[in-house]
Amino acid sequence: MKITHADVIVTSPDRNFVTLKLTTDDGLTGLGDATLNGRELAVVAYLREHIVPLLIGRDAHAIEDTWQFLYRSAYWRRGPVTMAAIAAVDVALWDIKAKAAGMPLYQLLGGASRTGLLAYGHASGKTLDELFDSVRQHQEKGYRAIRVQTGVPGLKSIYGIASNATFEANTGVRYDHEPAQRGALPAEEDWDTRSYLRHVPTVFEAVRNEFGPELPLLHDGHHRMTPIQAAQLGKSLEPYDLFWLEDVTPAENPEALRLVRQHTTTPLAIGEIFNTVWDYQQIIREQLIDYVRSAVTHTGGITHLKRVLEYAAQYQIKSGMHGPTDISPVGMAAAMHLGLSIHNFGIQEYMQHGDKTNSVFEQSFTWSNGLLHPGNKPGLGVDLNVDEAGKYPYETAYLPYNRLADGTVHDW
Ligand code: EZ4
Ligand code: CO
Repeated sequence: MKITHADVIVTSPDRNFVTLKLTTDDGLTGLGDATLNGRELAVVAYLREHIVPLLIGRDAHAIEDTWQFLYRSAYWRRGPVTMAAIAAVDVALWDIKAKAAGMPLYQLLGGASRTGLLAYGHASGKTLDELFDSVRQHQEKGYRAIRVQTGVPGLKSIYGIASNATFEANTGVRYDHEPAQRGALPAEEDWDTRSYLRHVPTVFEAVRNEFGPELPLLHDGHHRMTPIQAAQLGKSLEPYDLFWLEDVTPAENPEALRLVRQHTTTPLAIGEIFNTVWDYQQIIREQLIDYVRSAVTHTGGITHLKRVLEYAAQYQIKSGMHGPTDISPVGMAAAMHLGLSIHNFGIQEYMQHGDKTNSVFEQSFTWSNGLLHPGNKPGLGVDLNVDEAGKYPYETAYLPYNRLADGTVHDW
């Protein structure tokens, strides 16, 4: 079975998505997500200029060989652009193989290890009242685990808060929370770590008092703290029993997490911006984290993320795959098939896409009792409606960035 066509489809229903569609001489098609938020066209060029020409005529069944060929023959390894492009090819080939086998993909990955995937959504609020409403809305939507992000007194606009007025005005969609904004320049947000560290524990105390001890609560520090600040935060949140505390430090420096670990038993999650097993090697071996945050889309596809998660399993570290709205329905489906099949599944992030996105991507997953399931159609279970996709051309959009009060650029 040979690959005869490879099309890179860019569409912007609600937000930008990049999808690779492979077609074989048997007439089977496979989809892969290659969306890299705010840098989408770099992956488009990488695919169109450098990968598509290599794929035509290749054996569509040779998934491992194609992965190794694309990774090693480039000479220039790793990095988000390369690994998103390889991921798209890998997932599209798994989609094709599963369709050829007449099975949902999770069956080829070893079969279901559970009935469904516990998923968490993003509650947020500038004030406690707004936050409590948002938590309740998420419970009404069926969520049984909830991420809590809060405004900080004195800071106007910060990561994780849903009231993204520009985004809502431009799209009519309220994503809880979509940080990328359409426009020629990135939005500027403000930041003050000391105010944040003082305020966050008071919010978790209030949320625990309101919603009780059972509800799993998560929080994202979004790469903003120094190691000692991260240690302080982990310690101050211990009474509120978090499911995890995410991205406490930028983590380019894995040793930073040793210091955090010495000081807190709050579980740690990291890795949404990592893209290979090499980024994780030390932090898994030294057991510096509890959850792997990588998305299939950004970590070389199912072939490579499965390798990372099998390594993690040896250390009782579990999956916590990234699932914001910038992971397309194709990327989400890949995550669900992988999550259903592995033994060390932890939790799946699930933010829910908007109506336009759902009209472009026809999906077969289910969401009930707080659990996701990828469905039982052969392959990934996602089709791309090319006519609908064509209605929404690419629009420039950037993630925001941070400045401190004195004007210094800070990690976002
Ligand atoms: O900022 O997906 O845990 N989720 C996150 C996300 C990321 C965006 C970046 O594209 O940190 O909201
Ligand atoms: Co995150």
